[in-house]
Amino acid sequence: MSTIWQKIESGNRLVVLGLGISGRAAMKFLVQQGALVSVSDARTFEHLSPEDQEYIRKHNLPFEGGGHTLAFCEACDAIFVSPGIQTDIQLLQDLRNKNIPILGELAIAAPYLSETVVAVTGTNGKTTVTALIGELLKSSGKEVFVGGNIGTPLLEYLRLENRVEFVVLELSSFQLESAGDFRPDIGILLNVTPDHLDRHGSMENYTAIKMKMFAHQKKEDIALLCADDPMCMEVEPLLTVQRKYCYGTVAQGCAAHGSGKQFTISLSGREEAQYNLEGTALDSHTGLLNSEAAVLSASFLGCKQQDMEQGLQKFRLAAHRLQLVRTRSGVSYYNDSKATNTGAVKSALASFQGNILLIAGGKDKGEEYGVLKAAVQEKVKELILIGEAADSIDRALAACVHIQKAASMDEAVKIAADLSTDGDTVLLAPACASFDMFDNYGQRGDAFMQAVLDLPELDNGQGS
Ligand code: UMA
Repeated sequence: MSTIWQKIESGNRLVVLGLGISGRAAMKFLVQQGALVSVSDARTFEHLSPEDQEYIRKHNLPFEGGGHTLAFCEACDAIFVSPGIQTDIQLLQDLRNKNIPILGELAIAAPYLSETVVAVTGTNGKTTVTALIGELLKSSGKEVFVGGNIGTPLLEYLRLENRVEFVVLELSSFQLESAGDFRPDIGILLNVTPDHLDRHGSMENYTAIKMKMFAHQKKEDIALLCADDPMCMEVEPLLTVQRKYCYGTVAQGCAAHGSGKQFTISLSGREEAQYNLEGTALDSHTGLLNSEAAVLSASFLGCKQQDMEQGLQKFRLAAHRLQLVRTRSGVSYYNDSKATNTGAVKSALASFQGNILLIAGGKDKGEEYGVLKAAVQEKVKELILIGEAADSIDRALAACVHIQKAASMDEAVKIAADLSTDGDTVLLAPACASFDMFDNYGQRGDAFMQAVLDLPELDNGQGS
């Protein structure tokens, strides 16, 4: 899918496939560049937002609704493809056969990026590390845009008149699949564990797509990889062009290493610097690795220790990531709705001693849930399943834990509340996408939190 693409020239004809958050940003960016833009979306015109309808009318853009046809899409010089659209659908194969470039957001943006770009990918932890690097740069007085797969799309930023010195991007495998010549100054691979296999087919393919982040790096660019992640270490020897650095819990071969709450940055030719995460939102095993990755990157970008320490103190985790919702009668309720794959669930379970009532399930992404057996057996006393994947998870884990099924989030929370006793933890960590029951993981987390907050106070007055 890699395609060489230069800047848009006035009069270039581009079709925008999918008018979601990325498609909307692409449509406006391309119009601003003087391209002749057409839009094709699975929804009919009437189902678009009023703002999108008005924009399309105002700019007189040809629109195809209710699906995509070759006849509409082939009349162009290139196609912008939204990240959520499978890249192997027949339409895209047909367009490829006609030598029409298929470009994702990164491919279109690449020739316009003159900023220093830091890109963060991996199965889990992307949002935290991206936001943390942003915070460290801001605490160091630098102007920074933070976006990508979180928040503002890159092409929306590129429409602005006032650009900044640093761009920090969270990148998903969906975005990297059609990244063209995109080349970050610093690329960070946090980990690769099974996810999105329904789309990418195999771990080999999923990993190869993640590696596209490094594909166009030059010798002056930097690649950061986590030494504690087996897949990162498997692919590390493939990176031969750029400067490579590792971080993790072992000192040997790592430019950032530590354990517990503390880590050290040791770069040749520079003084060693020690950091302590005590009292920060990053005081956990995952937080340690994420902090190492972020501080190492920010060190390369000229940030000073004192400023970064302030950034670490100020940093707050985004919502739906191991978020304490309430303590009721000695039972703690945690929302980790963003744990949408088994790797994230393992991390979440590792954060507690045991006695967990785990609420899991949702839309299956083709994962093998059996990999959770050991962790579930050790930490989970009751597994409550929701959504389409309930039966698959039940089959994989029935031998190691007692399981109940619930028809809704409210019911799942009620079951967990009824079964829990003083000292237990009720944890939402679904291991699945949310789209069978909710619009997104945020809405699922909100539903969990509302159900938890709606639980009545108990007579013993311990509810809060
Ligand atoms: N559509 C079609 N044809 C199709 C399928 C969809 O026209 O065959 C249309 C839909 O009608 C809709 C639009 O495409 O209008 C949706 O596009 P999209 O699914 O690509 O999503 P966007 O709204 O553009 O949001 C995307 C990311 N979504 C996905 O990758 C699925 C958002 O990540 C991201 O925040 C946003 O771009 C801005 O960059 C979300 C996500 O779940 C949070 N990402 C996955 C993850 O984090 O695991 C990858």
